[in-house]
Amino acid sequence: MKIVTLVFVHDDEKVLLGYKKRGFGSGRWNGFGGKVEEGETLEQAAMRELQEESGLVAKSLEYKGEIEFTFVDDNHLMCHIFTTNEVDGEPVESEEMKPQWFAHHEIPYAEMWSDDAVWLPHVLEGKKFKAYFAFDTEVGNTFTSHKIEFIE
Ligand code: 8OG
Repeated sequence: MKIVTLVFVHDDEKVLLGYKKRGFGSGRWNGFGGKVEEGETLEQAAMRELQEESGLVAKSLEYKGEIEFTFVDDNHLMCHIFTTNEVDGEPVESEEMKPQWFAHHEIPYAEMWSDDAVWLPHVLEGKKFKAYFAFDTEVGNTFTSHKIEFIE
């Protein structure tokens, strides 16, 4: 199973998303993240990917939960979600991502992975969760089944 991270930089009003220009999930807005490399903790991987893709250095990270994704070809992905509102630097476009701030009420869910509308609003309100989403194609737009459980 592949282990990946995802970081959302946000405050009460806005959230930073990146438009993925290439690779898995390209053509969609998302948080910043990617594969955890051997020898890295989840936090180290999350910080590294945030910096590589957005130019921002997180001064702290809050763990928000995990999502297990399954795809029709038996591919499994475990995604660990973090948030932060403490970053150094200004967002810069990278080869992979074009960063842009969005007001919470203007988050472009129609141009994001379909599961994000289920959990991201709660994450931005500070909730922790565990979820499972099944997709019937590798790059499917719509999930076919899911479970979500909020913690606390
Ligand atoms: O290293 P790579 O760019 O392939 O990592 C994939 C990134 O995409 C990783 O940060 C996790 C993220 N991702 C999925 N599926 C989903 C999803 O359904 N929603 C969101 N928001 N992100 C996802 O792989």
